[in-house]
Amino acid sequence: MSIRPWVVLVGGFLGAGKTTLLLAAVRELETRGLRSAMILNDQDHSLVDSELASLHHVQHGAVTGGCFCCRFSQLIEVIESLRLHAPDVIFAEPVGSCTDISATTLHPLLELGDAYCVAPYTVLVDPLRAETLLHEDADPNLSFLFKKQLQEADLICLTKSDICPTAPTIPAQSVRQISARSGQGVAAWLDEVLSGQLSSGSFLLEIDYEQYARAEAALAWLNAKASIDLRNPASPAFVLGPLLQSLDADLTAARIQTVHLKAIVQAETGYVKAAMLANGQDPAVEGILDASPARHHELLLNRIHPGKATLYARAIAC
Ligand SMILES: Nc1nc2c(ncn2[C@@H]2O[C@H](COP(=O)(O)OP(=O)(O)O)[C@@H](O)[C@H]2O)c(=O)[nH]1
Ligand SMILES: [Mg+2]
Repeated sequence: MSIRPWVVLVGGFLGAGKTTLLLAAVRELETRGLRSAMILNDQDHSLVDSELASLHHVQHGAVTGGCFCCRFSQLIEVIESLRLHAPDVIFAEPVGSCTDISATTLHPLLELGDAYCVAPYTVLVDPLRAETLLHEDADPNLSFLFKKQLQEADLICLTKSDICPTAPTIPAQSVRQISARSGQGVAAWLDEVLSGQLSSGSFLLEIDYEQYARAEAALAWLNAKASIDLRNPASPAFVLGPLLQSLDADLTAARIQTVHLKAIVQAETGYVKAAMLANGQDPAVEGILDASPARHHELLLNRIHPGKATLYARAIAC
């Protein structure tokens, strides 16, 4: 492995499985004796993804307040600060609504010359999301972002093959299927992106920046934190489960669509993380589900929906 770290950008729509894959990739590289780090990205602070990286003991940094494209110098600062830990591979996850990464991030990294080995740009696709967003009735803003992400990928991976074994038709030359949960395809994907055989940044988008700005502005973000003190101790799962259930019911009643909702509840006895990609969906849960009851809990919640943030604030207050 080169002393220059690999920088591996992994994009894809909200909830595609980027963070989950990167955590699995870090574990896989560890078994090969390689050190990794992760860079997360969001419009705001208090990221569930960063907290998850901490809980998995992964060296990480974050670019906040905007995408990698408009925070490129911050991205370089974070890469350089992570290099103090001498990682062989630095994974970077752009925010799920971001596109034009190839031109605005990958190419500028390549132009830095010898500093880094820049891997091909992988875009992850959740098969169920693809079905919805490639449908003719799809929300035009979400569909625009999703299709642009596909167009600029050097490599597309359909995720969650453990629960979605049949692949939808994706307009791309070659598509792999992986599952970070079962491990299917993860090692092969790493071999491919770290082989140096594939070219990086081959597809530059033609993109109408006004339309892109409109599509991104049509999404509202909420990053919330809360401390919860219970009269009767309960496990983190017993705190988060009912909370998500009533939040989902309130939002659905207010006709507010969930695009991605993720939350972590931590207590001294353990943590639980849950995520939903649509209203009424059973949350995907991970962590220590049978942690002992505790009185004090810390909640971190990130949520994205189409529309104005004020609408959301009204629903959560109900
Ligand atoms: N069944 C299954 N679920 C997955 C897999 N990868 C991710 N997920 C779930 O998909 C949701 C979104 O994953 P996340 O990694 O946060 O997506 P991101 O927004 O692209 O970073 C979470 O609930 C994950 O647990 C997978 O391989 N199989
Ligand atoms: Mg993520």
